[in-house]
Amino acid sequence: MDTKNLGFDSKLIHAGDFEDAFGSAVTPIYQTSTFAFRDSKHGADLFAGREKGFIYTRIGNPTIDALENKLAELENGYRGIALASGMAAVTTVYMALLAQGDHIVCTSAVYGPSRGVLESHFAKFGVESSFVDTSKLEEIEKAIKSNTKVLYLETPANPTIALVDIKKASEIAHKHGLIVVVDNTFCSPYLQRPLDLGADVALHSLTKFINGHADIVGGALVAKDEEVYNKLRKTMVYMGGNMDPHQAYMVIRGVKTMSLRIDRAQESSMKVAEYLENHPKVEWVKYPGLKSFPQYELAQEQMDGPGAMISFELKGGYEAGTTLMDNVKLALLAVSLGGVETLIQHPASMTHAGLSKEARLEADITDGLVRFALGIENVEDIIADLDQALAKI
Ligand code: LCS
Repeated sequence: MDTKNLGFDSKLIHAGDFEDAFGSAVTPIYQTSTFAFRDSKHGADLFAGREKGFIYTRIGNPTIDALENKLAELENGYRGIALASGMAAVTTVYMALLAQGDHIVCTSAVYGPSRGVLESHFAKFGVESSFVDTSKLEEIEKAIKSNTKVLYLETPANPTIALVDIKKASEIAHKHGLIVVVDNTFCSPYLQRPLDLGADVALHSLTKFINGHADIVGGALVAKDEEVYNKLRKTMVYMGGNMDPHQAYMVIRGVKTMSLRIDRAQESSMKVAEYLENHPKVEWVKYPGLKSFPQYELAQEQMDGPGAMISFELKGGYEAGTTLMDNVKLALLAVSLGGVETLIQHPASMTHAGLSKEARLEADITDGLVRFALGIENVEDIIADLDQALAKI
């Protein structure tokens, strides 16, 4: 079916579907590593690209292809690539778009390993990186050098929820001939479509809202044009960061309910953010749906909804953070986000405990900062849980 002109929810269900021999209602799992050719001409035509089809699952597979086509339609891109994890997507971008002597400008509060792999591994190969507060456009312009090739943005950023103006940042980057990559994990294409705003590549940890059930790890890239797509695809195939067919099947199943899940989690997030904002033990709350959010106008402009991630600062610092963690009962004390279960974590004692206090504070990761990832339980239960745990501080 041609799904190009359907609405977003219809695309979630039908985009990327193909008809199989038995009329299967859902995309089947082609759990095979390789595909037999009819004869030598067929094999030769597939390798030469004269005929469409499948050769070997690292290069392509019908189940994975269906997911890639669905994601490309949801992001309004040219084509998609599914990968083993979000980090496989991140490293494929760096490997494909940077060479020795090149420089990349990144959001400073980017997901830890997306920064770490540049500093620890790509630096070894002579790739330079700068991490700046990309929510300030002048910082982007200042950081660009003659050897800069990529602007890598994460918006909203993890865990500070700082936003970047994708449209304006892309204009600056394109003036200097850079490729713009946006990690769209915190929004999903339901709430933000970076390619429509001027970016060249949208990146996802599928582990989060897109799969939505905390039962697989996966990643994806969607490129706006053929040239960038070909570079990314070739790198994925060579480096071996491919997704597995079963993983693809799980994501295809999970993504179908994405808008329903996000609608519910978002509605609850607004209520929880308002509850927290009025709580005496909470210093501040960062949630793009609150009028007090420093970039409220930008959130309204660039996002179709405020999402389901809240950051807040407890008045009692580090100890208040660990006390809250030890007393929540409904919220799972866990990293990750975007699943149907509500998760809570304390970056200073958990995800960012490995950083020095100075490095943490430089990235706005304060001692009392709590990251709250809303699930789809009854909001009254989520608030009651927070209420009893906050009372213990
Ligand atoms: N990008 C963002 C914004 C992320 O939050 C994560 C994982 C990744 C990329 C990497 O994706 P993965 O390889 O895990 O699929 N974020 C995590 C988090 O906040 N807690 O645990 C993982």
